[in-house]
Amino acid sequence: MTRLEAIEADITTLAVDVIVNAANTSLMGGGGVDGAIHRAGGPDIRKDCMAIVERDGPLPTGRAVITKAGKMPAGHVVHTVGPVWGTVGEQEAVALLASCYRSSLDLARDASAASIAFPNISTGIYHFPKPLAAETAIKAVSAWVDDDPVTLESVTFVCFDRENLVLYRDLLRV
Ligand code: AR6
Repeated sequence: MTRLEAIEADITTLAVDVIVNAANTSLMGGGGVDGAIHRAGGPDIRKDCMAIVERDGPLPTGRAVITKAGKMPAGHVVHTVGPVWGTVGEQEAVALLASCYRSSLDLARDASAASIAFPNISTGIYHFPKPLAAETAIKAVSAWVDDDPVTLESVTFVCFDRENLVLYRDLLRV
């Protein structure tokens, strides 16, 4: 059985097999958690990202790729691109966000990961409403682990603010 939990933390400090980055399509870093991950991990991550973009082009919204974690304690980084709130309809935004979580979990499984930590994708600079994002994330992850309850021991939702932590803890309790 996979354990789902929510904690308040800086995702760059976690010694899990995979941490997920809320990146943009260029994969060249940015602000928010993306900036923190590139700073903490060092140049190895950017090097891997550049090779991916040179090979495959920009990463479409809802998709994910995997790189090394550089100097961070995590094993790998999965980079995924969440939807920018307001640029597509609500249903499509929810579908794209759910796809970020599913694609990331698929890559974690391919990398034989037992533990993965997610930030609250799209809820910062991309302005996705936090309650809808939390509901979408938990639904997508729960459905994935229901299909495959053996691969992952733990999925951690890493909240960087109290509002998200309360939302996730409430939703995970029921
Ligand atoms: N650890 C965990 N969560 C964090 C951290 C951290 N160190 N830092 C921020 N967060 P955001 P987005 C939370 O804006 O909305 C970048 O420029 C933050 O509080 O990082 O998907 C990219 O390059 C929020 O809850 O990502 C893209 O251009 C969550 O992480 C764009 O921002 C996501 O906020 C992506 O925007």
